[in-house]
Amino acid sequence: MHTLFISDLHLTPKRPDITNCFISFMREDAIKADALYVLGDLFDFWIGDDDPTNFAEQIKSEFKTLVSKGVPVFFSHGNRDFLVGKRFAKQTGVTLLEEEQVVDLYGEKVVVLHGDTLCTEDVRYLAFREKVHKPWLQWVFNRLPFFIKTRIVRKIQSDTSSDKSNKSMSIMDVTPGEVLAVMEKHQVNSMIHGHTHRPNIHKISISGEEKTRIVLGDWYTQGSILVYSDHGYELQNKRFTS
Ligand code: LP5
Ligand code: MN
Repeated sequence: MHTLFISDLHLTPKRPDITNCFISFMREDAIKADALYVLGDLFDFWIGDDDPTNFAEQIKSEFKTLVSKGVPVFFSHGNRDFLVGKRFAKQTGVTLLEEEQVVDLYGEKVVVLHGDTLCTEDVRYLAFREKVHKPWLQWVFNRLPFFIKTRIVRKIQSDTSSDKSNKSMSIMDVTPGEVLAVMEKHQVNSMIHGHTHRPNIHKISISGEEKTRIVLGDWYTQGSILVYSDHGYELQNKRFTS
């Protein structure tokens, strides 16, 4: 009995090594799990559910096959795939989660989220996020032709990445007070998130209680998987084969 968590794969046709590792993971590992949670940034960037490429089809078909074989898949949006929408969910069978979602893992209530919203000192990012999350702006954007959207995204990516290069590592990590506030809001003692690319299991002792924050790793040089079972949890790596 175990559930798997992954995030921050940043899948792109430019990185077949990551894609191959993901496909092996889906066929060899995820198929044996009770459920799979993808906590955002599955894609390097998801421009829209109208993506016509073979690459998008290939990834969607892996999810569709897994779900059709009886493994439920849950998806939280990341800052790179916040435009994954209802059409993607319908085509794959994946269930889209709330921004902060409480899940029951073998009797333990755990809040799961991408993690970008925990970085409250990154005020320029949060201001940017608020803009691109405006429903009316997404409504308009989603109706543009795919090639126009691609151009807009490339331009904004270049503007944001030059801004990011001026930020300190500490600004881009979670704010401890925000972590506790989110756990408190949902009345849980455990949290699982990605985004920071700093895989770890943090134990926090506060007012005589122990809280746990599990951070998932990225897939830049290997697969990174959290195996959460009825008798414990472990962060594991999966080697790239090519
Ligand atoms: O993922 P990572 O670690 O590289 O960086 C993130 C934050 N960066 C981003 C940038 C996005 O991935 C780029 C997205 C392009 C989106 C196009 C959308 C098309 C319009 C859609 C309309 C519905 O997420 C980075 C964080 C970092 O995580 C760590 O937490 O710091 O944040 C930034 O670098 C953001 C900059 O600080 C913001 C700079 C603003 C530049 C002006 C852009 C114009 C805004 C136009 C809005 C429509
Ligand atoms: Mn992210």
